[in-house]
Amino acid sequence: MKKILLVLLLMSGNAFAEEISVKVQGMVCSMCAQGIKKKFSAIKEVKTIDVNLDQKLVSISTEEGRNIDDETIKKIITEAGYNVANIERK
Ligand SMILES: [Cu+2]
Repeated sequence: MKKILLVLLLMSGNAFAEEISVKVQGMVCSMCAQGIKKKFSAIKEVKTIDVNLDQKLVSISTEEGRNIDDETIKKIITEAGYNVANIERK
């Protein structure tokens, strides 16, 4: 019985890390990119953060078993002065 519960827990997705791609509008220079990078680095759920300025793409991978919801991502980016165009999760 315990084994079944464990399998169900693992399959629920919460136990895994997430890969989140965020398309950001208004990000134009490396200072913007650095600023966003810094904001996300400060969050404990974030394992790695990468900003691609050419593609205006912020790639976040979370710690195992951790997640960041869309609202939090939008809040961070909006407060930094940019707009979220799209959020994709893998
Ligand atoms: Cu800038």
